[in-house]
Parts: sequence; C-alpha cells; structure tokens
Amino acid sequence: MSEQSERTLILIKPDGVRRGLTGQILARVEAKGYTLTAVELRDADDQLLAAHYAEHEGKPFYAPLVEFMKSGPVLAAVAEGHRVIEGFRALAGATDPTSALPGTIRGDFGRDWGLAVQQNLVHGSDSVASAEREIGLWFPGR
Ligand code: D4T
Repeated sequence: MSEQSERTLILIKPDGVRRGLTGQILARVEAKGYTLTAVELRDADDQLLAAHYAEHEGKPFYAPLVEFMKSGPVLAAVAEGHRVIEGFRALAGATDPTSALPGTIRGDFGRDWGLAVQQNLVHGSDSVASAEREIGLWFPGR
C-alpha cells in the first residue's frame, strides 16, 4: 500500500457553505498534511442523500437531515493520506457541536441551534468501506 492509498469523503454541509467557512475548513485539512484530490460544489438531491444516509433511514432526525442537506450547496471533497479517515474525524470533532472540543471544526465553528437535526458543518467517512462507498456516490468513477 502506498502512503496515499487511504481516502475519505469530506462534505462541508450547507451551514458551512452558507456561513463562508469552506476555505477555513479546507485549510485545516491541508494544514494537517492531507492532499485534496477532488473538490466540487454540489446541489444534493433526494436520491443521492437517501443512498448516502441509508443507515439513518427511519430515525427521528432522518427527514430533517435530508431537508437540511438540500437547503443549499454542499462542498464535496476527497482527501488522501495515511489514516486520513481517523485524522479527519479527529479534526471534525464530536457529532454534537456543543460537546465537540475547542480546536476541532465543530467545536470552533459549530453550535446547537435547537433544531430537529444538528447542523454540524462537516461529514467525514467513518471506515474504509464507507469511504469507498461514499466516494462512489459523490464522485462516480473515482
Ligand atoms: P456525519 O455522518 O454527518 O459525518 O456525522 P457523524 O458521523 O458525526 O454522525 P452520524 O452519521 O451519526 O449522523 C449523521 C448526521 O445526523 C445528525 N444527527 C445525528 C442528529 O441531528 N442527531 C443525532 O442524534 C445524530 C446521531 C448529525 C449528523
């Protein structure tokens, strides 16, 4: 395996794009030393989001999550590097932005707005299998 062989899908969710945080968030990924190999602003549709969030179907936050993800453009990116999946999730911080530690993306830029779904700025794949599946959804052919 080469150094670059691990990949992860990063999404900057509509709250991050709306708030003008894409540059700062991508800068943290690059400053950490990972390589961005694809970056694209996308309007996600129901079909893509249903596939991406299939594991959450039926949960109380599922419908609000899909609506939120369609509320504006999403910046989708692929980052590469040894242990990038674990590394980006450490950069992102905990799912709940209130308890996400300062120094993390969610801890520094996120808060709880009291809505039906957490607006937590970013998504990062959680395993090699998820990463390859998600990259195939967002960047077919890559
Ligand atoms: P993603 O998938 O967006 O990177 O976030 P996480 O890996 O940190 O969290 P997740 O997949 O468990 O949840 C997806 C998405 O749903 C929101 N959410 C989640 C929520 O609003 N309430 C909840 O209780 C959970 C578990 C936040 C992220």
